[in-house]
Amino acid sequence: MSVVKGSWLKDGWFRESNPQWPGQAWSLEVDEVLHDEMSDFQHVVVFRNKGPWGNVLLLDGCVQVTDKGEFSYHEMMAHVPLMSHPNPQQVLIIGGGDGGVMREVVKHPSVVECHLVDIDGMVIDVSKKFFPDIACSFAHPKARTTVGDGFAFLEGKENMFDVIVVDSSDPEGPASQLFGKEFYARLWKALKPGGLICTQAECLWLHLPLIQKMLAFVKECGFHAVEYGAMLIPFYPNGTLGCLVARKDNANEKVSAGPVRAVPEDLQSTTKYYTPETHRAIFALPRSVDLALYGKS
Ligand code: SPD
Repeated sequence: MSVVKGSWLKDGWFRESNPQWPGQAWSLEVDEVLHDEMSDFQHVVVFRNKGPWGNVLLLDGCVQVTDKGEFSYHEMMAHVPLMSHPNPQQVLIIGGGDGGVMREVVKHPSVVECHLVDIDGMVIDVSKKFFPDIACSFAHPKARTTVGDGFAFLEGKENMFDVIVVDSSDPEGPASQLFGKEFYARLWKALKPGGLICTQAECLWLHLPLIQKMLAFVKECGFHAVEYGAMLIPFYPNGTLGCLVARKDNANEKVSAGPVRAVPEDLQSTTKYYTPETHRAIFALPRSVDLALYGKS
């Protein structure tokens, strides 16, 4: 859904109403509009909140990130898969143009290169300008940034990456292809043996049928140990967002079992959300969700 420039602001408030979560909306009071422009792909807005959330990034009217609490999403999307690999060296991020996942990935001593491919250069530019603590790693020696289509980027790529993180926006809009089976088939090919993915997989309260469908086609693409984790992210609808993790092989090594090696001390001393305990905890799901996703009763 594309939102017309300016129309998102009413009486000094932003209201996140969207057909993807009908009948509900989080509202934020706007202190100052910092950016409001259509890119080639979407409506890009940054405003400062009058309350505690700091600067807020909207894409097509949906909250992508707020200064307050951003670590909750970025740490978990990066460290859960990286700490589930014995020696991650080559990492790819698809989406994630705000740089938050990249900031976390480059902290890992084993990582040699962290590639980021985001379709929208405007997202990268406004993030550098208005979210300097999030977009702080684009100049890191391990960082390799490409502005381009992540789906097309994967074409013909085989056995290249140890970990791929898909930090996408929602399925309605420029990220729609990133929720399809053909995309996951490309992810599978692009992984090295022993590799794994961690992808943005929406909210268990709102999108259970979508999550069920994704788990099914991810398995059909050849992935093993396919699991869904639910993270506490205060600024997304219902305060919960999920990740889908899966391995190219190693069917018996579940990501939900926790980190496969000791968390490097330099990393653990910087995190505010990730610990071995929170890593395991996100996979402990409500009984009804376990039943819907895995048939467990
Ligand atoms: N409902 C919005 C989900 C967006 C998830 N990705 C946002 C990008 C943060 N780096």
